[in-house]
Amino acid sequence: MDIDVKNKKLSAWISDVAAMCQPDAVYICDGSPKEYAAMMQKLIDSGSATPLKKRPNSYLFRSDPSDVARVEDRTYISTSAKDEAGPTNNWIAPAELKDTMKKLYKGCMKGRTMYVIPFSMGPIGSPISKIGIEISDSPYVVVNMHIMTRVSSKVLDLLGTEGDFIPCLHSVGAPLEKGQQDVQWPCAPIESKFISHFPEENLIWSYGSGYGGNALLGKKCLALRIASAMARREGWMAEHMLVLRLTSPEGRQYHIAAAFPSACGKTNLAMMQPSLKGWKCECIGDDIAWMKIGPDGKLHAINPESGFFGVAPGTSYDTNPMAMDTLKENVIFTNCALTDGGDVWWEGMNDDLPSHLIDWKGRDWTPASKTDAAHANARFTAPASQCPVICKDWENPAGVPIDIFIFGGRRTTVVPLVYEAFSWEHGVFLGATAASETTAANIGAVGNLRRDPFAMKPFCGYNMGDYFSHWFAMGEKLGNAAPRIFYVNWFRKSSDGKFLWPGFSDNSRVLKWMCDRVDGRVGAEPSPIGLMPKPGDLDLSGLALAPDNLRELLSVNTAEWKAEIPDIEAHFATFGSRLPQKLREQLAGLAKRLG
Ligand code: SAT
Ligand code: MN
Repeated sequence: MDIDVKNKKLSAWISDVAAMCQPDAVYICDGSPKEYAAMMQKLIDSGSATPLKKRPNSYLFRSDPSDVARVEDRTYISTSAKDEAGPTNNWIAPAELKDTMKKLYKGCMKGRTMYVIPFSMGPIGSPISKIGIEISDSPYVVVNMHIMTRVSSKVLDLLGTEGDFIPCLHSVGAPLEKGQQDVQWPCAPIESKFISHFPEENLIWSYGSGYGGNALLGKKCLALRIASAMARREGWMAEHMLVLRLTSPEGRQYHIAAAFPSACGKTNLAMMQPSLKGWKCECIGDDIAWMKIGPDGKLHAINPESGFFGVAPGTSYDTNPMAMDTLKENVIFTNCALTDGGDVWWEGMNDDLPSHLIDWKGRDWTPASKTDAAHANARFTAPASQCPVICKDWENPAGVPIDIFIFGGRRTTVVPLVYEAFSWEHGVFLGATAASETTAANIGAVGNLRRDPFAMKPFCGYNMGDYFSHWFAMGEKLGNAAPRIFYVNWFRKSSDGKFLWPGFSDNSRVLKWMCDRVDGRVGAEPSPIGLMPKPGDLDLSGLALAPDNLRELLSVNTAEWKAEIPDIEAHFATFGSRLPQKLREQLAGLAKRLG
């Protein structure tokens, strides 16, 4: 095949992959709007994309019903020694995994075009950015990568002849025989799906799925799993965190990075509009933060992505008006429902239930239908630049200085609305023991409680015991300049099953308390689990919250917390000798304080 790329490593890799996968054609992407339009036209012609009459340049896709979320059970961290992957990752030895996958890759692109997608995570040319090249046989991946990353021929220019990049190989795993009609959403059965990472050689191989983090390899695979392993080697941090700027009425800026598991409201918090008068919130990123210590000794964060791949159901003008305004045009929707007027719809979008829809499986739907019209993990892919509250510094290569870290998750019971860590080390303990009820973002049961340390359980590219040590090491380097650490739970319910806290824009009240703590304007009440707001310090002005609700939201039930201890012990035991001693000490401290 005659391919004109100057970079030697890339040229050799393209030839090798083409020889193995046997596509009908090879196409090098340039990232231009013209290319996007042409690709989308192909997807419309093939019946995969439905243009939306109500939203300019926006399209709806419906996936195969088996291919609707990340597949954690089929995701591998393949290091030479099993112990390097650690207990939170699936592991197969590199030689064996590559052998298995090469057999799958052989001829897998027959009847399809192989797209070579040069992309940058972070602004092109910035010292903190990383270059990846994704090879994929999915035009859906190409258009999504255009939005989620910076796809450009400038990336190839930057690479020159000798430059290095992270190779990301992807195939939907559905070769076409001569004359065989393609399906709307090609993919492979679950047992031949593999999302594989080789962190020792910065390499990603994905096979069999076309959905989200399984296929858009810049996101979880590169920017979290591979990047976390690089960050540990190089002394920085790659985290599953949103980043926002909060500005007080006096004009003081605070930068907050918050780690919550998938589908726990990161996008909503990142774009939140404070209900507190005079406070302003701007979005820097909604999913991933790369952080390095800057010349001022503080931790500086960038958002390596350039788009939002957000959960659609539940997004509305009430819950996230800024996201709704981001979605007016130039958006890819996946697994949402289609209205008769040519718009998308999802559960929780608005109060007027349409009388008729086409559901995410392409079937007629009416309010009498027993199933949801949109899939619970239906997504929008939208350019970050379209967000009305995108921060002017969101692409600043120097990043923004982080003042506050927040950890959290979905907990119906036990965990209070907010508390502060006693110290960095206690904060690392809070991150390491974070737990959340599972969501539809992964294929599997929903609503089960699982420990999801730092919201990184599915995304840490090495032994998580070592990841905990890396957090301690970063704290030592940061010293007094380290961000303050807090834990939140927006999701606590009363015994009659109702949310106790209104959430969304009222979360600004909790963030304000954190800012007050950072600047020493308010004190705090020590409790066995951390520092609690003092009565009256949480600004509840204008909020009709029953005093009983507030009491319950901030209550720490000693018996309930004591019951957490054996679970934390079991969780810690899985890390064996890799568990930092400091975490054992923190656990002993908690047990002692609980009495
Ligand atoms: O599918 S993604 O991994 O991109 C989304 C998520 O699970 O957070
Ligand atoms: Mn995420």
